[in-house]
Amino acid sequence: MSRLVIISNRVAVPKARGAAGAQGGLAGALNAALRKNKGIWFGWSGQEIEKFTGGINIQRADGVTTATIDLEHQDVEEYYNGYANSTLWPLFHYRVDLTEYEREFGRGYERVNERFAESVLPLIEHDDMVWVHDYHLIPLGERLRNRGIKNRIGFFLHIPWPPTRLFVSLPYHERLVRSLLQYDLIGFQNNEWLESFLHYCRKELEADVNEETGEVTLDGWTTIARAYPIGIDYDHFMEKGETGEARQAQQRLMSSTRHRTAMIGVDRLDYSKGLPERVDGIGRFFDAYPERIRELVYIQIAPPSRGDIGTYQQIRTLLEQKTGQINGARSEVDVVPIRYVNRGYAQEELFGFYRASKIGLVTPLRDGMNLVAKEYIAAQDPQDPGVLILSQFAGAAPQLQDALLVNPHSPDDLAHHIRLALDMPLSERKARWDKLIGTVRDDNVIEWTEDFTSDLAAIPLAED
Ligand code: ADQ
Repeated sequence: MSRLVIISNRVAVPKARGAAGAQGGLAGALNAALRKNKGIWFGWSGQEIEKFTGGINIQRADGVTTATIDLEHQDVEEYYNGYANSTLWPLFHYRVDLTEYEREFGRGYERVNERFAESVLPLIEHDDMVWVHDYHLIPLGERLRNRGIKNRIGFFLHIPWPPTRLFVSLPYHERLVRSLLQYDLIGFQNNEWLESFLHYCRKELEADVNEETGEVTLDGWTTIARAYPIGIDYDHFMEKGETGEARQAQQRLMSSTRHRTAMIGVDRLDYSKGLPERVDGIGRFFDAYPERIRELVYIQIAPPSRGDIGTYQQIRTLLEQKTGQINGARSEVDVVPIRYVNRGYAQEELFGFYRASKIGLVTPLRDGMNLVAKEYIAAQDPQDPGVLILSQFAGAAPQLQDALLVNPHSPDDLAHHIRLALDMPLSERKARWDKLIGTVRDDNVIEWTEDFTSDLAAIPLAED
């Protein structure tokens, strides 16, 4: 069996996470992929260095071998805070209004992709399969090919692919996609993002696109684009749920909410997650049903993310204001409607919190997939499951049609669905959950890894 070389912006083995446990969806998924396959995980250490040396730090922890490089401050500013998170992230989440198009961001992005290619090259062996992850590293495959790599190289995009009319606002968009087409296999989270990508290839590049097979041929080179919806590490997560920590966390939340229904949101503090809009919906619910203030408590767990970027500082301030307004206007001496927590928790604790909450609120304005929705379902008590309220714009929505699907932009729609969830009889909660859990259990991250890597392995090697 060939080795798997996974390359992503950051490398985050479980140990490196520490007690706070605040890591995004990608890190958890890749840990699971590497536990299953022999190989290495390469990326940025998260450390800054005065002058880039190309020095690689190799470590083994928790069954996973990692190789990391340090980057210069300017690299981090231009590539990570700049092009990746101030240009591509907002644009790919349909936020043209927040997208910054700075020339030096693009240069930094190219430079760091070059640094990744140069550094990882000596680690790649003849038979390895290379799997590159996410928007930070779109040009990396091309950079490796330029260095003569003949291995199979796949790419997975964890975030949405925007509609063509939005995507063309990116300067040099064609160059970016041409480099993406250098991979052998390109994975998207769902058919909507896949179709947007194929539409772009057809309309803007005039590539030959086979909608059935996902083959895209341009200048004599064919790549395959397909949808691979990511899932959670189901078995691993359920084991966490068996622990004393999970039960304690559940008890803690239940005893502190007692006669009230706990409704939970767990999100990185990111404008794509629709947090201020969600709080508006909760405010609308209390406006419409003021007598129910003693029935419902909302718990928002939102660890800060990308705090060096202005748009992230603004969203945090806005969320604090809105939460403060509702709590100020609606609290009684013994009742506070919203608990807002800015920290990360271990997975065991999150499991317990999800299970103690009879409503899960997952309302991104746009999201590649959203693993919190799937974790919430997995953590429910089969005899008394909670209700998932899910944004119709989450990448997970097509798979989770038995959730209560909402328009996250509409406070009225949110308020209406909160009421439905609160009043939903046990029989309906069970019927919905029974359907949802099948998808979450079966379409898990191990299946996802196997689907992607076996499709990649089946692609014939490029001719010399
Ligand atoms: P994210 O934007 O990070 O991921 P998501 O898929 O919801 O979003 O994953 C978040 C992960 O972080 C979950 O596993 C969650 O448990 C964890 N997490 C969140 N808050 C936490 C906290 N306070 N403490 C501890 N853990 C916390 C990106 C894309 C998504 C896509 C994933 C995977 O934006 O659309 O689903 O990658 O492909």
